[in-house]
Amino acid sequence: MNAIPQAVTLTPETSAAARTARWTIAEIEALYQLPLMDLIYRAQQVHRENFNANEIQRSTLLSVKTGGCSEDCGYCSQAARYSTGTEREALLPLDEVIAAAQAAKDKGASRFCMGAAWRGPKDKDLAKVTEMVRAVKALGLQTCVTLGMLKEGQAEELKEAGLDYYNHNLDTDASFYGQVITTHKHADRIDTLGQVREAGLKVCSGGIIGMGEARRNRAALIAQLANLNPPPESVPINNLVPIPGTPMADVAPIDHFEFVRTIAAARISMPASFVRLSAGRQAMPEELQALCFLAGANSIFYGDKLLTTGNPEADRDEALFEKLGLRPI
Ligand code: SAM
Ligand code: DTB
Ligand code: SF4
Repeated sequence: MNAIPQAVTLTPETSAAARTARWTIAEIEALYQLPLMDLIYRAQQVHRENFNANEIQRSTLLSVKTGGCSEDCGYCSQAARYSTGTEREALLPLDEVIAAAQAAKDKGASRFCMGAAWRGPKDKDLAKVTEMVRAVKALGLQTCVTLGMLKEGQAEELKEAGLDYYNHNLDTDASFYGQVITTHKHADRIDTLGQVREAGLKVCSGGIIGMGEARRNRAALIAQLANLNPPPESVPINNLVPIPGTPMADVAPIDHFEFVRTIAAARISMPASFVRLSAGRQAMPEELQALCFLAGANSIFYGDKLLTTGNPEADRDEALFEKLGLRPI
């Protein structure tokens, strides 16, 4: 237990310096090995040094271009090569996007996140997405898009349109990555994140837990995210939503406490980042979600749909917030 790194015992005075320290995989693994009560206590301490522990950020997702994707991500309902029942659709018209964003705002979301099933955007597609970003921003919402890998100049165009966040997940550790995706590389993802940063956009990047990876892979993913300089402002931790027809349809679900440990490790190693309890919430009992908030998650996807799968109804989340005394921000 003495192997716990210095950065775990953050005080307000040391936290700025600690944030620039690199995390080793062994240090993150040592966090995972702590007794659960100690781990959650440390995560909650770090959380309270950096955030109001009763406040949760809410983002609503919309799939603006669904299905027919060229890539082979083994978890994804939108890859054209798997028979998942998700049909290819055209890019949504602007008025539908605006209506969905207005509805999300009326329900209390602070950020609107638009996803497209692309390897990356073509220039003519990007022009349509920048129109969407401008319109959503004009409603007074924070904006986020997730469009796949970017080419030079595209991040700048998005920034110019008023985009706040670009989501691009590392998904998993580099050494497990080849068992999940072969059509683009882990290094391509790091490259896109670099372009997003360079353009002055905020970075949203996290991964998926429960794809059959080992704890060491989970620790390596968290270390790599924490060692991005600076770390992502937003870190979505997705629990795999098993999709029939994909290679991951029958992967055994991850133990709940291992998922909570992952949230805590993200919180401790990325003290100033929003950690989002992301996909998989629909299958989680309220008590597990509360444990994730206690372990330092302070953001959720809000609204009854993620991209192609379900998410708890907004009213159910409102009721849960009420029970837990959580305030949306
Ligand atoms: N096509 C773009 C890309 O891959 O970056 C954007 C959309 S993609 C669906 C966004 C992210 O959603 C993926 O990187 C993955 O982390 C997450 N995701 C997709 N399907 C998932 C599933 N079945 N369970 C959990 N997370 C999933
Ligand atoms: C993220 O990390 N998770 C979101 C968002 N970023 C784009 C997507 C989750 C997708 C879950 C499966 C689906 O609905 O298709
Ligand atoms: Fe395509 Fe993105 Fe799904 Fe991969 S995760 S198959 S890139 S939509």
